[in-house]
Amino acid sequence: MLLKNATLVTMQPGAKDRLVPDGAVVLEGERIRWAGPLDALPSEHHQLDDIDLAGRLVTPALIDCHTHLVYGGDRAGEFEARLNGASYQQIARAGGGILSTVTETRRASAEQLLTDALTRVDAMIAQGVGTIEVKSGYGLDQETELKMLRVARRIETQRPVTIKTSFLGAHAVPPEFAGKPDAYIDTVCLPTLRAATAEGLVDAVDGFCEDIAFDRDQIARVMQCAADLGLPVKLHAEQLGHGGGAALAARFGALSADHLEYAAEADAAQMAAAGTVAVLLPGAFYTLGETQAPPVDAFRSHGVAMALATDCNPGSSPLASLLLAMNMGCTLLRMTPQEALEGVTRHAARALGLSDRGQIRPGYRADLAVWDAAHPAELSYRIGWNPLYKRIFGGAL
Ligand code: DI6
Ligand code: FE
Repeated sequence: MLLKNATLVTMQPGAKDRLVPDGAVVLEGERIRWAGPLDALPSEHHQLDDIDLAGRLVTPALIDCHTHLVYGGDRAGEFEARLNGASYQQIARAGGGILSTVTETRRASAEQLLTDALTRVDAMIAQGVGTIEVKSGYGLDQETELKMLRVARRIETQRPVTIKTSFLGAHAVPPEFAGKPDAYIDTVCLPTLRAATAEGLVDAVDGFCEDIAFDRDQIARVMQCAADLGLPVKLHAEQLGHGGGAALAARFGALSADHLEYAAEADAAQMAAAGTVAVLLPGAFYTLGETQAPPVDAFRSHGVAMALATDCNPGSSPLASLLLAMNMGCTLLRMTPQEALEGVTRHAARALGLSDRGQIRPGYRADLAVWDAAHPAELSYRIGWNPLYKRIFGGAL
């Protein structure tokens, strides 16, 4: 298949803002065979069936590299409580927050979890998303963590998307281990990680390094276990305060450190040296009324790649729109529209350890989004507007 009359935004490194007008893309099976200006199209492709895109913008399909979209129940009541003055941490310490979603997720059937998750996945697909990371972490016992991860894997059988799973057993201390986080890590979290890995359910290992969750020593044990199993790591770090998570993530060569509102310049330097991507989550920043923005300038000056994601979850970021996350990345975190688009394509792919997507180039997956827009900045600039014209996943329209 040949796409022609496209305005290509290839997202190749160095291509910067450059658009390829009168562009063409040759799709072969699930891959991109060729991409470039139509007048340079090799003659062997001239006879292909073509689709005329009437000058529309074509980007790589978007990648949401940080979500918690498999969960039971909702937390609208907690939203109200926060508006009445309670903080996210107070609610968590009183047994609400993540733990209230744990109760609902343990109670829910796998079928119900899948049905609910698919409504969120469908909202993402409708905005051109082709790859979604999904975390566990609302089970906190072996049975429910495995249930969540199996549901996450089943999404791929129901919808044309790629799902990458992250094991987040170290998300919160469950009520049955209150005050005993070490015992939880050693007797539940690590054995569950091994069981989930043996079942092929884990693509990466995540944790929540924060006062209200786990300290660095506990997270380091989880990361060491991941390393022993040959799995890459990532980490929720420096979201609510500076706890040293970003440096720890860098020390383990993490794919990404995520949130990072309270990260310091020295963290940026260590992340750059380790090649760890900074995943920024403006939906949580916005929802929690945070005023300290992540150190975007330091990430820029040290050359840390920045990704953007929804953090779709029922508590701190009830957001399914990656386009709105791009807008918030620009408006709230002062990223440029170019950085926002890199953050949901090329750099999001890196945050997931994927080297076959996030750019339009030969050999890469034919996951593309076609937009009714003239310039890529429009994707970040407009609010509450969905310009998706067509989505191509694995070469299929
Ligand atoms: N940080 C987050 O933003 C989510 N998890 C985490 O570690 C929030 C999870 C929740 O509030 O349910
Ligand atoms: Fe998160």
